[in-house]
Parts: sequence; structure tokens; C-alpha cells
Amino acid sequence: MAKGSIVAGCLAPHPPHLVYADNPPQNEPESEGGWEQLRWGYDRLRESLSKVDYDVIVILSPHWQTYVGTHFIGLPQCTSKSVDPVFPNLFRFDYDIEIDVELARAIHDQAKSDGMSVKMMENPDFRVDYGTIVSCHMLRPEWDKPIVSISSNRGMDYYSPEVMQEMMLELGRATSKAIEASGKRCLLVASNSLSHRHFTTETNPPEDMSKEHITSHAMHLWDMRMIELMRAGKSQQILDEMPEFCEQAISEADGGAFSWILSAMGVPEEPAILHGYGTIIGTGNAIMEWPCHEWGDD
Ligand code: 2X7
Ligand code: FE2
Repeated sequence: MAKGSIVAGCLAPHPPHLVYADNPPQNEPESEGGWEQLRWGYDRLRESLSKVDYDVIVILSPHWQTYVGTHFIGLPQCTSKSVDPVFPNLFRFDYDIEIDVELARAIHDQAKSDGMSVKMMENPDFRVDYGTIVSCHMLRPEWDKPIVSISSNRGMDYYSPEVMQEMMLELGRATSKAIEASGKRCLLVASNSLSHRHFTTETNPPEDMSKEHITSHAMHLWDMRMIELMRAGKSQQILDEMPEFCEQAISEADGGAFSWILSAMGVPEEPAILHGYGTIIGTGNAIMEWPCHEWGDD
């Protein structure tokens, strides 16, 4: 069997506003558009990924929060309606998702044998979190690829950013080992915003773009710094600065997805491609791609 590989890594933010603005048939509420810069960024990412062949999407979302270890969905099919708890007016989405349980279990087993606390989630009533759904929909609206869904074990809330990061680096290494052994071509997805300080009131209508901007200059500076580091291939520096980023920018990288993906890709020195940047209710969101399939083995 050929070795499995990570064909590309993506930073794919998941504010439900993006799906709301796109008006897909699965989502009940209707909009007049909005957040076009980010949605055009997703167009460019999809166009770039259309040239890459892959079997499965492996995604870690900060909105599936598990406080005892990392969990993996272990059900072959998940079908239900997802309602965003904070934005039920924007996101009521019918989903029908195929899970690659074999690969999920392989990553689980590898992480377990490396000493991590992990669990396969097999409750048939489980609802998939909206972060996973939004990122996957924006990446691949055809929903024709199975996914591996990985939880965020909130190591930063329970311990510290440093502990969170150590755990996510370990999980990244386990993910990469299991993918290699699986023979599968995988698209890796970190589903998170960058700076994450948001407004506390909503405009009418929510898609009124005359009201959309970053919450503060400090948040803007952090977002630009992270984007420049990604574009310069300075993954190790990102990891080194992650604790300050999480704390000072209230970043959604606190869920571990950003550290996990950099680790799984081997802390790349190759540049990431910026497909788009924009704010959503004041948070900073970058759509990035690491085109690993172009890098070769050496
Ligand atoms: O989950 C989110 C988010 N990360 C950022 C902005 C708005 C809503 O939801
Ligand atoms: Fe979020």
C-alpha cells in the first residue's frame, strides 16, 4: 500500500455568517449577502483545491468542546439539524455527513498508544458542532467526501496555553503518523478565527457591511502578524508566539486547531497561501492554504 499523505492544510474559519450569507438550500434563514471578501476567499481556496485529489477531510473544531481528552466521531453517518446556539437567527442547517470511522479510529489508536487521553464518540444522538459544519461546507459544499471530526479538549481553559500547545503538538504528530499508515490522501483543516474579540450587539440586518470592522487596532496588528508569519513559512515562530497570541488576541487558536495543524504538517517552513481575510462581528478571519502536495519528500 502506498503511504498516506496530507495533500494540503487549511485554516478555514467557521463563523455561521458565511453560510447565512451564501444562502445554500440546507440553511433555513435567508440573507441579502455580506462578508463577500471572505466568501470570495473561500471561492479561491475551493478553486485551488479543485486541482488536488483527496479521499477525506480531517478537521479539528473549537466548538466541539471535550474536557476529558480528545474525542473522535465514531459513527458512520451523522444526520440532523444544527442550530447555532448564539446565532439561531442565522444558522439552522440540515446536515448529512459521512464519517471515515476507520481513519478516525486509526488516529485515536495512535494517539492512545502515544499516551494521550482519547475517546471514540459513539452516541447515536450526537449533534455535529457548527464549526465543523461551516468549515466543511465552505470548503466543499458538495458534501461528497467523508470527514474525520476531532474535538477540542480545551487544554488552555483547564491548564494553560503552554499545556494546550504541548497536547496539540502531540496530537498533530499522532495524526500525521496515522495518516501515513492509512494510505489515504487527506485534507487537513483547522477551523478557527484568528483574533476573536467580537461585538456584543447585532446590526439590523446582520449583513449590514457598513458596520463591519475589526474590534481594535491591537487585534488587527495580531492578525496581520500571524498572516505574515504563515506567508513567510515561519511556523516555529507562530508556535513560539502562540501563548501570547491566544491570550492577547483572545484568539480562537485557544482551541488547539492551529497548533495541531502546524504540528501534523511537520512545522512547515514552506509559505502558506493567503486566499482571503475579513472580519465577522469584529473577529479576524484568514483563509489560508499550505499546498503540501507541491512540496515533495525532501
Ligand atoms: O464561531 C464564531 C466565530 N468564531 C467568530 C465570529 C462569529 C461567530 O462565530
Ligand atoms: Fe468560533
